[in-house]
Amino acid sequence: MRSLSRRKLITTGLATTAGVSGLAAAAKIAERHGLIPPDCGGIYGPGETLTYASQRLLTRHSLAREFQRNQISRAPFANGKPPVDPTFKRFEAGGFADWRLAVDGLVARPGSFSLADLRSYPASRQITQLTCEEGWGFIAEWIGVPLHHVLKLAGILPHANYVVYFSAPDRWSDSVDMADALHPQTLLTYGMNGGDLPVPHGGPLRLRVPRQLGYKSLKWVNRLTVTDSLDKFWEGGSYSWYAGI
Ligand SMILES: Nc1nc2c(c(=O)[nH]1)N[C@H]1C(S)=C(S)[C@@H](COP(=O)(O)O)O[C@H]1N2
Ligand SMILES: [Mo]
Repeated sequence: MRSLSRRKLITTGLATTAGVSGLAAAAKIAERHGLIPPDCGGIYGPGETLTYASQRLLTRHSLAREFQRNQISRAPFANGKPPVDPTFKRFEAGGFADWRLAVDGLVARPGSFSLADLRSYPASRQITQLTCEEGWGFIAEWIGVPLHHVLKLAGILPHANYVVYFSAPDRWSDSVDMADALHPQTLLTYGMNGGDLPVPHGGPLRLRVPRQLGYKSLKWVNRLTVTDSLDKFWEGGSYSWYAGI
């Protein structure tokens, strides 16, 4: 109750301040409560901060919508081209038997997991929609292990604030805060619609973040880094860091 009314107070404060005296003032309130996204600078910074701070206060525990089996899209669209990276091609030729997910940074037990390791943990499935920022999307069943399960095995240290995740094959990376990293619907997926996750959709391993836009669901994930700051990891760019839907 106490934390709820505190949350309500901060959120109301943020919204009122944003309305009355501008986004920059609201951003100051957010800062006092540690609710600052890494893209808080620049012209869009105060807006990004207001979005992130209010979403975090209001929807930290909310669930992404789940669908019925008969709503699964018949012909899901795979965006872009599968990796041409020679190392990836070698893993693929070997049925990804040698694929590993490395976990490092602020964890008590850095190490790595094979796909067989990940498949041996309790599986979670969800029928959710992947929505691209360009407007298209599809509904699929995703099968995998909750990210929180793997993070707990690695032993996240108390000062962890973010999980950065990397795709070596196409040199992409992104990050989420601990609210999304530990969220029950955030999955390291190895299966889709009953089969193995197809390579064009991110196989053998994809981080599914169903509470955010499609670009946060990184394909071909092979490394996680737990960190207290994104200073060394967030390069900016045209996308918002927080893409809650
Ligand atoms: N590694 C990697 N992950 C990625 C991308 C990418 O180019 N590389 N594109 C993102 C974008 S913009 C979207 S909308 C979705 C598309 O998922 P799909 O290919 O399964 O349709 O993947 C996201 N994950
Ligand atoms: Mo996208």
